Amino acid sequence: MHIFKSITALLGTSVLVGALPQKQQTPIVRKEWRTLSKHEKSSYICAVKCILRKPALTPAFDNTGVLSRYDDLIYTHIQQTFSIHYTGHFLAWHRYYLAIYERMLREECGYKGAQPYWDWTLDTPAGNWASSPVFDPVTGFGGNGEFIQGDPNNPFEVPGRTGGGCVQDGPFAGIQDMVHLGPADSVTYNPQCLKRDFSPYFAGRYLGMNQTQLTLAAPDFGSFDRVVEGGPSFEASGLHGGGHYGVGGTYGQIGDLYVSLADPIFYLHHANLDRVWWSWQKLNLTARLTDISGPIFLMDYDNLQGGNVTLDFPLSVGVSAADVTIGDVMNIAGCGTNGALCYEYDQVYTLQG
Ligand SMILES: *[C@@H]1O[C@H](CO)[C@@H](O)[C@H](O)[C@H]1NC(C)=O
Ligand SMILES: *[C@@H]1O[C@H](CO)[C@@H](O)[C@H](O)[C@H]1NC(C)=O
Ligand SMILES: *[C@@H]1O[C@H](CO)[C@@H](O)[C@H](O)[C@H]1NC(C)=O
Ligand SMILES: [Cu+2]
Repeated sequence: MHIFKSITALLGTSVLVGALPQKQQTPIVRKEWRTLSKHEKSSYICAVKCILRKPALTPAFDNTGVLSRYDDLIYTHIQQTFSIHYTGHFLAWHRYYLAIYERMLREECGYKGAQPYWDWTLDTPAGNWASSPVFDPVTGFGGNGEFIQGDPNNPFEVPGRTGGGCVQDGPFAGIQDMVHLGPADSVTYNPQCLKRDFSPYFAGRYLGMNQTQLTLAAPDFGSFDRVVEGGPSFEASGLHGGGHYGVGGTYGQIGDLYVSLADPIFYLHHANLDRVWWSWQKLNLTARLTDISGPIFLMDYDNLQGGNVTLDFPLSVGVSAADVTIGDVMNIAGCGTNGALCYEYDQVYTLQG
């Protein structure tokens, strides 16, 4: 096992876990968090707590902060941060990554359901944000962090932030070493509490049905992806930044591009982004099962450093699964015959008016 892992590390790919993420023939159905029963919610949270404790597969290094299976995923995200965001494979990579997390919860932690999503449009306008059922202390992921005074000279101060400290309630409160990695690209052991820094203003501005409709109206994948990801400034955000900064603000982990997945809510946010993409694909599925473009290199939208990604572009999620290609993840319900994925959404967004 040990030698195997070292070889895997040397090769930089994984041969440890099965080749394709799903073996089943019928898609599992992803549902909105608030439509799950109490029992389904608690079994999901229970599986998350299980994966937070399962020992890591990433080979240990000095002072490693990669302690759990959950950390294995954070680690590969940190390593690839500048190649999987603001690139053409941003959505495809995160789609695959999420399916692997879902598979880990099911196969390694006995979870029976599908990955839930969070339809944040239901929690806008801004005044509704903090009372989202997703933040419920008993049936959700807990709420905001304690308020911490910010720094008015910090250019990264998220407008409208209201927290910044450790989360005060819910299943992840009071755990001093909930997060082992970060901030940013640091991978040495650094025990931290889970922090949030809600910005209801930011969420209201970027997560409403109006922004969702603007996104769905994009005519081709290249422009769709750019509306989802937005630009690097807060003023140019899209749905992606809306969730990260709406929950994480300046000081919460989910607002940190590298370790954003340290907050388990990340996976519900990204499931909904994936659902927006699938909704958009379904508006013209024949054309959009193969429509992919966008830069290979970070922000290289003018193709000065390289070309666009294509369907054979490889996606790696580190030790947790085999590499696949973008083409393998274009169809979420491929179920082994037409790609690597096998799930559906109970509902998709439609284009209004
Ligand atoms: C959507 O509505 C919010 C809240 O009124 C507003 O701040 C935002 O600019 C709107 N976005 C679009 C794309 O119209
Ligand atoms: C890359 O894709 C964009 C659309 O996303 C397109 O406008 C551009 O021409 C493509 N560049 C190359 C080099 O094919
Ligand atoms: C789907 O996309 C194709 C290729 O861009 C286009 O020719 C066709 O008209 C579109 N169909 C619909 C229903 O929009
Ligand atoms: Cu990411």
